[in-house]
Amino acid sequence: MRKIKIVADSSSDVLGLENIAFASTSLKIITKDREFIDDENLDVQEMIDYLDKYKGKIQSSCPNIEDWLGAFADADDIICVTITSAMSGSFNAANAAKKIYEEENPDRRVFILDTLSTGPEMRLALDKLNEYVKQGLSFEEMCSKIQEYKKHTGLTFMLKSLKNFANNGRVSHILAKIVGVFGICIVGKASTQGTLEPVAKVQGENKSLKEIVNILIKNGLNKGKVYISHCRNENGANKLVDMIKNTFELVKVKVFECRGLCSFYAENGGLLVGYEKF
Ligand code: X90
Repeated sequence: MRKIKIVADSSSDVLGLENIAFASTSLKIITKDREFIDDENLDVQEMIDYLDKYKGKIQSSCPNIEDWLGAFADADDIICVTITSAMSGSFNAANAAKKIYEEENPDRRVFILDTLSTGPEMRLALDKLNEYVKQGLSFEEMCSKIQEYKKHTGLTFMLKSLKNFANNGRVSHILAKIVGVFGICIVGKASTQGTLEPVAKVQGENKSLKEIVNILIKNGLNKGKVYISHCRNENGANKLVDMIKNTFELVKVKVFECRGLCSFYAENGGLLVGYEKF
């Protein structure tokens, strides 16, 4: 029997999958004095408290080639899921690791899915892969089906601050300056190129939740799944759950907490919403 393994970087917020082999590679949040490794040992709340008070430069870094090789470890067939290659080096490092792994083990294979997204949209892909493994699909079938599935999922989000994005050169300072002032929230989505695409700037959380529901309607949510992850905003997440249930009767919604990487970029109050477009 060939050993199948699902591997993802830690931006998925997933620490384990049910009854199948899974490994996560960690992104890191780095200050001059401390390095936070986004794994199961990270105390996310302590990290956020520390970063809130920290005045200096804060950076993130993606898993390196060795991290990915360590996660592939002893498996024969590996399906690897990464954060958008448009905003992180994670996908490139995974690809370099794949080359080495396949060269050193000619009978083994690695497939890498660039989700062009992150957080709860990655979680949707991972849960789907979990189902495929349980159904006993072949490696080839899983690879083609997950690429097809990816065409039917999306990510939208609401952020109350873009400070960490701007400081890491991932959105413009001009945009970041508007968000946060007088309660302005940004609602956006992962673009088809895997970048942060602003959709609306709105005053206050309630309006931003309505805007998210509009995006879900426009983009084809109907009776599929919705995964919401939040950074210190259980209240907002629960309000959104109610609004979604009132708008789409058949949709199944689940709420999760962001872990390290997503908390750093989503910042206090941020909500990420992964959804199925059917
Ligand atoms: O490689 C690295 O250092 C990591 C860089 C990650 C940058 C993106 C993090 C996104 C976290 C925040 C809101 C969703 C934006 C979605 C854009 C596709 C989640």
